[in-house]
Amino acid sequence: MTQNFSIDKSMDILVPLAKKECIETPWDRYEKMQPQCGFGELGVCCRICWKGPCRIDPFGKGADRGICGATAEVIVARNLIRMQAAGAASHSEHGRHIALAMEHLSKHGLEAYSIKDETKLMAVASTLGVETEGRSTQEIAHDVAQTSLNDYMNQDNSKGCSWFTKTLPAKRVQKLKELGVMPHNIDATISNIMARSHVGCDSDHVNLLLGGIRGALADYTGMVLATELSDIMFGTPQPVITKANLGVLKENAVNIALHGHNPLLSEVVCDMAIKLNEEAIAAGATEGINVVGVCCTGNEVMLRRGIPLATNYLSQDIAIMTGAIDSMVVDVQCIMPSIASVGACFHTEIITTMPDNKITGTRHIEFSEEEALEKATEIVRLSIEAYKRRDPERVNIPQVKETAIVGFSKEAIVSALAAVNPEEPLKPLIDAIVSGDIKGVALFAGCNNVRVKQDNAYMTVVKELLAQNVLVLATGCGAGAFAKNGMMTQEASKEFCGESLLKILTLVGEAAGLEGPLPPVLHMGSCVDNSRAALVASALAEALDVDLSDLPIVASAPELMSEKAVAIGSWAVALGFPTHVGVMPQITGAPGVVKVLTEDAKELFGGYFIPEEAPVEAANKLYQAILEKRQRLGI
Ligand code: NFS
Ligand code: SF4
Repeated sequence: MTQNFSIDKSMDILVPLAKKECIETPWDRYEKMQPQCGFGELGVCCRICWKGPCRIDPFGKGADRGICGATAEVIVARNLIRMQAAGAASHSEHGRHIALAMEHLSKHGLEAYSIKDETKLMAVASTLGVETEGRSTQEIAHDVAQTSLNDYMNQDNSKGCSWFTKTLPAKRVQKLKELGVMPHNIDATISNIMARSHVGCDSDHVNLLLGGIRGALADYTGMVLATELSDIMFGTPQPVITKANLGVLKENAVNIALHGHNPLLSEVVCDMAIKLNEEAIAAGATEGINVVGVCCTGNEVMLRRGIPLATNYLSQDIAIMTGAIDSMVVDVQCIMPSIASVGACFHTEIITTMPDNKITGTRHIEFSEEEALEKATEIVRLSIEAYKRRDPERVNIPQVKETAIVGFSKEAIVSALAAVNPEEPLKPLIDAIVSGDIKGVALFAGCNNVRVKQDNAYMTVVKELLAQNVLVLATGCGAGAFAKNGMMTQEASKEFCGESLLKILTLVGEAAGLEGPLPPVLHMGSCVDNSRAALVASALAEALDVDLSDLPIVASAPELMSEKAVAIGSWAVALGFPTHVGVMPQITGAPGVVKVLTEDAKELFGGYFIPEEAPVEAANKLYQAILEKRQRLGI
């Protein structure tokens, strides 16, 4: 039965169990939702004002305009750019939170936090043009935080956001500026999208879509600053070996699942879990405290600390069915409210922590940077208490886990390459791309979606591309899918990579002391860490003195669902990367919008959307896009 839903082997055990216990899964709720609204699927339903809802008849027999006169093109474009704005808002709230914490840390100190990576602080300061000579770490961190916060405050729209203009190649920045899509202020850009899509405003779909692209580039700006400042405060990821899938839960430990996105919370809980380990043992948990990750917080702590990943988006509530999760601690984003009801069927404490992200029926422990240690202590102690209530009879941990070598930040990739060529670290990669040993690079990102069999589209597309010698990077729940399904091991490189790709991965892996190849999929981190891939691409473009859009780089989101993923896909297109989406976007009721995003975008940006639900076909299209880029480059 489960085969239709997911290829994750843990689900074969837990979904039938859920059925037996009459606990609903996302797939049950999906089934109850059928048939889903056809107008919504096409994007032609408008609820922007209370004269509506208005909907356009896709068959051309009924209404062809809303009551105000808005066409399908306008309705679809407005709906889409509001999604991009929401995605940008989510990532940049995350970024703002970290920038504020860093500012606070540099001014007054914060007991739970420190500058863990001074080298990165110096590198970022130099990127941003912050003076470092003769100044203290605190002073530099303060100015880096201030410069970041200024990206939310600048009112001069001829001046782009610092993180945007200083991390992307000058050629691309210039191009985007000329197209009028350079963000000057993250908040203002998001606000502009909301304003221009109000009833009776921008009614030109092309103009609306360009506004949305500017929002997506503000999304990039918020993400890159979130990632880079997190590295400064919590350390830049380096390769680490860990495990993934629900078999990482331990029967004889207090299992704390960290879920959400922002490392400000999860890092401190990890610290306190180490400190309070003895209390867990005293409570009878012979293996102490076992922290595991879910979704992107899972990726954050996995890369920085080697904490094992329990699961990705779609199986977050089913993970509780193991009966072995004593607490699930969440902050923001991608948290299914259903964890409350599944948690209530078990002893599991569901703990929300953010003032603007509560879930009815769960415990709320409000987290703040100032009181981080106290709050994390309270959370860990509650988890130990919950463990004491655990019913051993109901524990059902699927013995499914895979080894995963993760932690490929840009810095980690460059240092692995430097083992081959210390003077010019990027040269081995560039040479391999030029010679065709590596045909191109594909970045896999995004979520899970009930519309696609869980993890299956990722696995199918990736295997096709690896066989064609495409280098693969991954983030977010996509990376989670690969980790759970064994695509981050050295054996997987031997099994799935084409000959010349394997040769390069082995050359670099051995030079870096791994005694074998790098894994076939390089895990770069959480969804905000897609910015790491943009930074690698920018470094390549600058080394070759070309624009980003000239490079044989593609992106793929085979199982996306969130507004954040829509924003990421859109900036990938704006940076020049052909970008596959494996779920039909809710825009197809407006042929003009579809044309702009899948065809005209190619002329404007060099990147464009490739909507394709069939995974093998999608891989073919991505590979063709890579070949086309190579041909244009003359390689
Ligand atoms: Ni990205 Fe991460 Fe996962 Fe999708 Fe959600 S957790 S930020 S949006 S579902 S990858
Ligand atoms: Fe209808 Fe126009 Fe109002 Fe939308 S904005 S609900 S199309 S009247």
